[in-house]
Amino acid sequence: MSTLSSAVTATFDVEKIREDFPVLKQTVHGKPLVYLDSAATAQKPTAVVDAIRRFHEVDCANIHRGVHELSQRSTAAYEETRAKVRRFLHANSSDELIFVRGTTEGINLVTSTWGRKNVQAGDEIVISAMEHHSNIVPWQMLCEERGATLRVIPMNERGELLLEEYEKLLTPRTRMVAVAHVSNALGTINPVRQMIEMAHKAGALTLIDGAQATPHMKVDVQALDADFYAFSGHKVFGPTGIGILYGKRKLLEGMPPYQGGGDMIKVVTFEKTTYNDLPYKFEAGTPNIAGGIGLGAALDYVNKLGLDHIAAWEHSLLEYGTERLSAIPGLRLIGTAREKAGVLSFVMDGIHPHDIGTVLDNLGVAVRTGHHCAQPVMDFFHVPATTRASLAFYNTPAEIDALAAGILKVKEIFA
Ligand code: 7TS
Repeated sequence: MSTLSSAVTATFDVEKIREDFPVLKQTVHGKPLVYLDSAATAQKPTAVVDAIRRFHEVDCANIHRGVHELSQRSTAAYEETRAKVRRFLHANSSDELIFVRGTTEGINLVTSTWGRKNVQAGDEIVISAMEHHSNIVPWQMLCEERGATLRVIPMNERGELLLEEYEKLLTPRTRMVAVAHVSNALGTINPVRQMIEMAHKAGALTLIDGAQATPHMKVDVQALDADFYAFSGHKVFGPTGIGILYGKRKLLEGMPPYQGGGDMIKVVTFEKTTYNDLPYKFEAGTPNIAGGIGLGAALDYVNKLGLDHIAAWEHSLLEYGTERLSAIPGLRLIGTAREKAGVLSFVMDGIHPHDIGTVLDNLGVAVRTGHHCAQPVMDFFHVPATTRASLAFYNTPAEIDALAAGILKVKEIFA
């Protein structure tokens, strides 16, 4: 059994960090909880819970409308998050950041506004073979409505996209390339910077699904030159129901509004309505104020740990987990890309993933089993489902050991 490199453990006091996550200190079915499902949703540190509680206990008011003290405070706290997200993604301006419900809504906002305005019959949209359903279905719906065609970048058996094939898919008909930064089912880190450059050369725009990247690595939308970038608050240790769509100002300005209602307007008469400036043009109605404030606290927390330190710790955990799981006879890892983050997906000879998940749950080990909202990935690997252990910075080598021991137990039961 190997241990994590001392250079990594020296800079990362995981036991101290775990103190910030009371939820991790519980037993499940009489066993200490081993939470390995952070790709589905990450746990929230006390700082996030406290920020949401403080909003409700002290500052609760609607935003952008009250002159009274509480409304001023809640507006300031909510807008402060936008400024924090600007720094987190290194966006040029806070005006380029739209609050949405999550990655799914961010992508749907782009397909229903930019897409409806710009995609015509005969146009093509390029996605990849490893997309989450939320980066497939909205594009399919758009293509169906507009008479456009969806093209798919294939991948190899390791779960890496074939860039030569991607190159061939880019034509003057390509309007948009929409790909995941990191795959939720495989953990593959895609070379999005290079892919964006290739798309731009072909005259296409790009949308990057950052749901699984933002919890694990530094993202710089300007260095990537991404046209759109979406992520979910709940996967970066913030609350559910809040997320961000980044878009380049020029593109957002040219797009029609998403939903109509309060806050997204300047002047309304029955004859004509003029829309608000960015980013409010896309934010109709009372938003998830508490969620926005919680997201700000989550980003503060992640920044305090440092994404470089987080990435180094998780990389060591992933290497250790890969080594432990690969040593188990009859276990096949699904997703063995050279560049990976946070995910150990696997199948076992003759044992259904749901049975694996149930036995592991009885041992206190929480993993996800199923198709992970990426059914085409399962089809590609000819499996109905996988068992997926997904990591966050609060996980430990001992938890990987508990997972490996649990899998051996599964083998014993189903032998
Ligand atoms: N894109 C990717 C790559 C994802 O992993 C997910 C959620 C989404 C988009 C959608 O995010 P949402 O916050 O809008 O729902 N992925 C998962 C998962 O892997 N298990 O549960 C949800």
